[in-house]
Amino acid sequence: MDRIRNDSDRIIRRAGRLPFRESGRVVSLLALLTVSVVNACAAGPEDGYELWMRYRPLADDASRSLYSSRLRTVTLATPTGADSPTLAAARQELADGLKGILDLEPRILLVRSETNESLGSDGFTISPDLDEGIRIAANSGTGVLYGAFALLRRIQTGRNPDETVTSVPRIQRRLLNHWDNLNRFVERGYAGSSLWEWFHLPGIRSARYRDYARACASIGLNGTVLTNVNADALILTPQYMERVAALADEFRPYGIRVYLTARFSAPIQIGGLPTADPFDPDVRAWWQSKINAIYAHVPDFGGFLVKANSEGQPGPQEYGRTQADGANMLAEALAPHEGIVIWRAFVYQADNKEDRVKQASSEFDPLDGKFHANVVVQIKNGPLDFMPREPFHPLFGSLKDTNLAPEFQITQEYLGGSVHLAYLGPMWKEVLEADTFAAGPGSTVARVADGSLRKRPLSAMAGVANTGTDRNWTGHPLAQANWYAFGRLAWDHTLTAEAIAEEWTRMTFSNDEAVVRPMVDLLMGSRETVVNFSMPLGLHHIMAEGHHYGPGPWVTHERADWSAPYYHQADEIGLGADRTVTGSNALEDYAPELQKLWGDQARCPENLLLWFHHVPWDHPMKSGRTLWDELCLRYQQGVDEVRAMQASWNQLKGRIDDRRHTDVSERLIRQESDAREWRDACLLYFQQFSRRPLPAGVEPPEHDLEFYRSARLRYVPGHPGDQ
Ligand code: GCW
Repeated sequence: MDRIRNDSDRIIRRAGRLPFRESGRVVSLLALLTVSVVNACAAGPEDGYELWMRYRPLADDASRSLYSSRLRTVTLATPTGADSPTLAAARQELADGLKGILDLEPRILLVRSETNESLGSDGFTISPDLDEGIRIAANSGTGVLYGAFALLRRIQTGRNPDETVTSVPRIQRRLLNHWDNLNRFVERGYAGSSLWEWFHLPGIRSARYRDYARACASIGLNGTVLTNVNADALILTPQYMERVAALADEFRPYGIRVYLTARFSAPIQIGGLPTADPFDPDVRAWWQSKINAIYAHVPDFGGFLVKANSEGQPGPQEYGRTQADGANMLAEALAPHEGIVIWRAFVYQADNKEDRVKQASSEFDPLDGKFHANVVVQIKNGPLDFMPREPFHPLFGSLKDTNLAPEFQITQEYLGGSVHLAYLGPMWKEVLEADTFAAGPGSTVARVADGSLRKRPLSAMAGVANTGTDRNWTGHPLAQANWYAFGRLAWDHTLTAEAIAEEWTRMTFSNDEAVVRPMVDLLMGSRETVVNFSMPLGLHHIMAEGHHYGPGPWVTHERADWSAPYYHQADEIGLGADRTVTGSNALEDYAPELQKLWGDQARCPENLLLWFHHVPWDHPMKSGRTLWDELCLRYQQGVDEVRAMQASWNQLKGRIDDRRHTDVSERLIRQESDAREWRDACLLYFQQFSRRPLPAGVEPPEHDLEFYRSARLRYVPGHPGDQ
């Protein structure tokens, strides 16, 4: 023992400062760990399956000794002290992780501890314990499990083992939404088929179920909606119920509860009733008995997610009832079982002449205060539809007496599928930190979401999953970072996007500073790069029709709200949608402070300019250039940035495993050519209106406009029309 201590002391002296990263990116001992991690990469196959839970050995003897000396015993403390499947999962993870990373087989003890109210049901404390051990204390097995993953993360990322860490999630329901159909097609999924093998269930259970649950639990997620919001009533039949129960059984030890989407017309489709009117007693009785049956199979069933009266989905409005009437009917049936209803606010109608980005506010604002306590209204981050950049959704500010959950899209429907590199941490933080001014300055979306702004009883956050059967789960190897970031932010929205990117990089690739720094920089800039080459300056919804991959500013559809000109409004005068008082006045849905700021063309942030204003082509921008020149140069900048990403990725060759390096390189090559296509197609299209030449510095387009307009992609992954 003493010898080990001496060894580690020596390292500290040699490094000349603290051996562990305290916060930020300070490193010293990590330099020593580097060699080992690189070696480990060379030793084993790296196909991305293990995600951020690779548990590769630290070959460096000294660092291993240092950690090992603190990990002779790991004590897991809960108020009951009793064993459970969840504690067994925590022990297994610790045993596997510590064996893998440190070649250590510590004693793992279960003990009783006092309840610590401040930790709630899921929080944990990791602290140094007597006798060279570490103690993980929580009020539940799940809290201990989260603590176990956190401990492993700290070791993987070189954190000080002697520091006491307490962590409590800020959001109660941290959910993935899978847009998975029962035939295993994943709507807007770019990483293969659905993970749920409905045909083989319940008897045959893929090993991936457990690994999926581990991955989710490792980042603090605690629920999964298994099915697409474009829902199939069949999932509610007995045949599927036992399959759902099998998945729930697989996930339960990891603290993951199962939720389903409910098709509002199910009483007609599978119940044989003539109506689905939420006020009809037979309909209410049908749902009650259906919900009772679900709980008989899945006692901890989370509840229903519902998309109603939107994009062809049935809903209460067909019977002259409101969205709240529909939600409350289900909520009443779920309440005895402590289930919840997550009711989506993504609504807009083809025949509604009102600006599409106003429609959800018009429909939901009058319903504020009318939803039951076990209903959460789930709101996309922006008022349109997961564009590369949108202002936050005004409902976050206007609904004051309703439980609200932000919905983010982890899958990259409008950001290049699994081809383009776009780390979405910065985008989600932008929204979470946006000030709604709803209860004065500082009323951020994050504070609305976690319920702290208005002391709401129920909080939730949802991410539309980017997972599939691809070996590496997410298609693009670096898109794993988005799954990771979503979970980490749902747990703690105060974490920075950069800190999360750094954690992920260290765990998923390497602690080598020559890898960490460039990779974090690459991730951090990547979303803005996609904005620049696709929809800069507040442009939106100018993507190709249907599959949404690539440019389509010319797209016109019989539905105006599915046509690009509805959004970009290009004409001889200028570009952009006027949403001020002189236009649709969608601005009025925001707080007066924001109306003033965003409504003033001179003060509106340029990254939202064309979202709110129709701006003359010669309008002087902050750079001193005209709008037209600025637009052209932004598109060019996007292309240049992809090239810079390629150059910096190439520098990593040899420092990380070849397989993942090559995979990302190939995708970057395609991204560069896609970026050029976006630039050329959009500029040629808009040039018809601006009638101005491309400014110096913009590469001339490779083809004419007709070439881009007539290009057709077939069988694009994730497109429901192509399945
Ligand atoms: O973004 C759009 C997608 C649809 C999706 C819909 C929604 C599941 O193009 O594929 O349907 O949003 O969020 O309901």
